[in-house]
Formats: sequence, structure tokens, C-alpha cells
Amino acid sequence: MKKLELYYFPQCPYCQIVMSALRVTGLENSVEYYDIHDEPQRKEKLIKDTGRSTVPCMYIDGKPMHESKDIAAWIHDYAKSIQDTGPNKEESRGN
Ligand SMILES: N[C@@H](CCC(=O)N[C@@H](CS)C(=O)NCC(=O)O)C(=O)O
Repeated sequence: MKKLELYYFPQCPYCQIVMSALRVTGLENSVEYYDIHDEPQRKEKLIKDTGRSTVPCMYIDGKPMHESKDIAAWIHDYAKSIQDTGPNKEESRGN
């Protein structure tokens, strides 16, 4: 499984798009959530890493991805890859 970390805040409608994708794919419990309003140091890290302050931002194995639609599409692809190969095998796809 990949390490997934979502930087968000609950009232953000774009974050809700990502949360919804996590819910429908059953991945909502596979993510660490960081509310940037509760944890200002996370917002500082986000700006340092990406030069942007907007959420949602999903760190995938430490690599940040912005844009709710891109993140949601990635989540659906990832969920499918896990279904197709099993949770411990996705790293070996294509070998
Ligand atoms: N196009 C972006 C929009 C993200 C966005 O505008 N997020 C707002 C919250 S709803 C934000 O982070 N605003 C804070 C800022 O601009 O610093 C997406 O779809 O993810």
C-alpha cells in the first residue's frame, strides 16, 4: 500500500470531492488526514514543498499532488489497481 496523506480542511468543497472519492472506493481509512487549520505547521510544510497554500493536497509516498479532480482520478485508478492485483502486489505490476 502507498502512504497517503491528505492535507485539507473540512469546510473546503474541493476537499469534499477528494473525501467522496475516498469513501466510494473504500480507501477512507487508508489515509492520514491533516487539517491545515488545526495544524498550521502542516500549511507551512505545504507551502515549503509546493509553493502553494491551497488544499486539497495529497502526498502519495511523500510526493505532493494538487487539484481535487486529479487527486480523485488518481484515487479511482489506485483503488482499481489494488482490486486487480491485491493490496501487496501493486508495486510489482509491470514486472
Ligand atoms: N483548483 C483547486 C482549488 C483549491 C482551492 O481553491 N482550495 C481553497 C479552499 S476551498 C484553498 O485552499 N484556499 C486557500 C488559499 O488559496 O490559500 C482544486 O480543485 O483543488
